Amino acid sequence: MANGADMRTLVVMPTYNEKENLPITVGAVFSYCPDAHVLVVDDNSPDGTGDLAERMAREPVGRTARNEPRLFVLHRTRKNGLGPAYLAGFRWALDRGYEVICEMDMDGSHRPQDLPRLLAAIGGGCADLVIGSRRVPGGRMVDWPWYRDLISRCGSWYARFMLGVNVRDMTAGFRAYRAETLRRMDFDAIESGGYVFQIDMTRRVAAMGGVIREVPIVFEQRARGVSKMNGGIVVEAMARVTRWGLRRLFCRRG
Ligand SMILES: Nc1nc2c(ncn2[C@@H]2O[C@H](COP(=O)(O)OP(=O)(O)O)[C@@H](O)[C@H]2O)c(=O)[nH]1
Ligand SMILES: [Mg+2]
Repeated sequence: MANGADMRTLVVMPTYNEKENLPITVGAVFSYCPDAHVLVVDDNSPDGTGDLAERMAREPVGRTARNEPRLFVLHRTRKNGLGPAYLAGFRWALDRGYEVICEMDMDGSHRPQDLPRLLAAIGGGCADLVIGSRRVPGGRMVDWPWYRDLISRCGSWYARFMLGVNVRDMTAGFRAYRAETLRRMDFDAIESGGYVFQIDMTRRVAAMGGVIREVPIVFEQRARGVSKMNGGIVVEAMARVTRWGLRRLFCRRG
């Protein structure tokens, strides 16, 4: 199996009002992984993130050393949550034959310098999904308010308990999938809108018998812009995990 750097890799990055972070994060991704491609999936950000991404795609940063495009933009009409944005990005990637498809936030919380380790782990061929994890030895959160850490910890613990999936960081959004893993999924059946999408994807990979590996990452607080987290996202996560868990426990059809 090729190492991660040899495989055609797309990093899908959903954005909503991330204009200040976009040049810094995308520039850093390309400096650590020059052969990767990046797809920005923008939900018509009022701050003009989508337009800036288009301009960057035409500038040298958006081109390889051989002047081929490596930065792409998918425009969506309105803010519609993380799940639908990622699914649109996954479909785009599968249609174009990428072999490894990553998820990554644009706000700098996911450090670009950790991306090569995720790619090396997925390229090693022993995993169908690699998760950049805050909850395995060596992983941690830096400068996060205590209540966000608590929400994430409780969410992960509750999902693990209800769904019976042995992953420490179920809500993590820094990931690498083998394209085959995504190809085997029925995207039309995925209704998760907010951050519960990550839990949903994890349980689906586990249900397919996929191998999930966690590699430690440092998860930083965003430096610029504001979080899109809200109460509705937490409620959706609680409700869906509870429903999936009860179905698993009592109906045995997950
Ligand atoms: N396209 C799109 N991106 C989103 C949406 N909600 C959040 N994002 C992006 O998803 C990533 C994570 O969101 P963020 O606000 O940082 O969440 P937090 O880290 O949990 O506070 C960022 O790159 C956001 O711009 C959405 O509805 N649509
Ligand atoms: Mg964030």
